[in-house]
Amino acid sequence: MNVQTVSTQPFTDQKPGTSGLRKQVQVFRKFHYLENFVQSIFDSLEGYQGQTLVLGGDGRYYNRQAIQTILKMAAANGWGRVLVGQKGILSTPAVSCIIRKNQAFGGIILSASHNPGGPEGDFGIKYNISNGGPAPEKVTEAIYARTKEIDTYKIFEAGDVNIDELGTFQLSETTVEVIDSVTDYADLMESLFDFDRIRQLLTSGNFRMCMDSMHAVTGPYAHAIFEQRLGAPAGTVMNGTPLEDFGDGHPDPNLVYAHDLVEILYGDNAPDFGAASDGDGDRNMILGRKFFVTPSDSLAVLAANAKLVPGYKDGLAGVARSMPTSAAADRVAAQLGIDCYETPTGWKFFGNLLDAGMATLCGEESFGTGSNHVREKDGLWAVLFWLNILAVRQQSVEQIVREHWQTYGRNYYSRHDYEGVESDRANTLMDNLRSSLSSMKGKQLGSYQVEYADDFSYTDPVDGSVSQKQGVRIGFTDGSRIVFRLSGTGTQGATLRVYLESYEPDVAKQNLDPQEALADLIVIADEVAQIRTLTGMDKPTVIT
Ligand code: G16
Repeated sequence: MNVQTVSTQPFTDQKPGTSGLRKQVQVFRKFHYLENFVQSIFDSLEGYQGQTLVLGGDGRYYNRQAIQTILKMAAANGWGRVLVGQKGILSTPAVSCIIRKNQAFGGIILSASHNPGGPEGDFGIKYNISNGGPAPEKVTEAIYARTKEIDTYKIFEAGDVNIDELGTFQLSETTVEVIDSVTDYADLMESLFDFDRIRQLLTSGNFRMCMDSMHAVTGPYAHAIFEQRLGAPAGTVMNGTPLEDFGDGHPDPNLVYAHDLVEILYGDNAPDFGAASDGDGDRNMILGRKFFVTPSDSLAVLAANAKLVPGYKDGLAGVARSMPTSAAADRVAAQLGIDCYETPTGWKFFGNLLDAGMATLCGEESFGTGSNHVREKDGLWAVLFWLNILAVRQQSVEQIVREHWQTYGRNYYSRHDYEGVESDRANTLMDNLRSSLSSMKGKQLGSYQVEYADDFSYTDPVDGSVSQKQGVRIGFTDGSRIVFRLSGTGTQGATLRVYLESYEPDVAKQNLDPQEALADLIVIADEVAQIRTLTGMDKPTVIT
């Protein structure tokens, strides 16, 4: 056997963030950097020898090289079988689906999600466990601990595997199967949604949709599902070829970065429905004609209409949302008589609730929605869910959302991001906020009175694990909220996120621009946290 044991030295910066290890490509290309992290993953697992690993990525720069390295390391470390997506392509939800379908031990996903790619962009690696979901904190902590003491890694010496053609190869004792990236995932979607009805809608001549894959991983999936299986006209999917640099774009499906799609949906002769997904296919943005659906509202609308969709016709066990996500879904859950769970930011926190059958739908303000069909958020799943609802209700996106607000009230919502803040300044801002919390209760801030102020702490109801310091919340007596936290997914400096929310039950007052409706809270947020002074920025870099 040509297994090499290579001496190495630890890196000090391999702590996984909100979703795996994300760094600039130039960091990942440092000698042994990738290998150290992969070996640390393997070293922190028990009992994987002879088992199956799923491997793929979003097609960004460095994906192909990293896959070859990981295949050879998997062989040297005794994995039984590796299922790798053709051309190295697998979306994050597809990896989750394939792990579950094949009862794999785990999976490695190569992606920095919505972060830009290319030689000057970002790269990332995350490990998913046997339920198909992101590794929970106890696993990522063990991986991190191992990165700090690693001194060797193992790699099998062999030529590269041809990952462009479907087929089976042998690397030492390990079988490498190059699998079709799309079929298993598309079959799962077909089992959940009413494809006949969606096909009627898409081929009726009265309905047009536009899907922006942003030159990222969902292109092949979207072509296969919308244009081939569902009969939508060719051209329905735009930017559908995955590119290593995402066509120089920023594959983050929001109003700022998905501007091509936004222009189409807000232009003359706009289609009825628009959607976009991110780098690795787990995020989604939903648009109607000249109408944007906030991710928080999207979760609430899906929950309220779930019984219209075959896969969810028997109802929901519960819903879950991340803490900064608006409380729109809570109102639906209350009406349905089911529980709504509030978790820290990070899809990994939904895993236990889904496994225990306590939640069926989950969502986050960060353009993530999903269900118990896999253990990741799922962009195209959300698009299909909306299409299924539109096909049944025969109303526009805007009509559906406005009726929703009439029934449940409207949660005005916005997130203000301050990107590239110097880390020390961002930490000072958060520390100052934390130290002011104890004196805040009862205070009058503008026309709002503080009902509670805390640093969110979560106790997992399934395994009792506790996650602290998950974001500073200031809640007001009328149900409005401001939340402050630092992003766990950036790669340069710090990103401060400020989440703003207010509740409006009066239909006559539900037509404001959210920035207008939230104007007073925006001023209060700046006063309380001294954002402008401490960040040195006079406005957010991104508003969603
Ligand atoms: C990841 C996580 C999400 C999280 C998002 C933003 O998404 O999986 O759960 O909401 O990051 O996190 P942060 O606010 O810490 O930047 P993705 O799509 O980047 O994997």
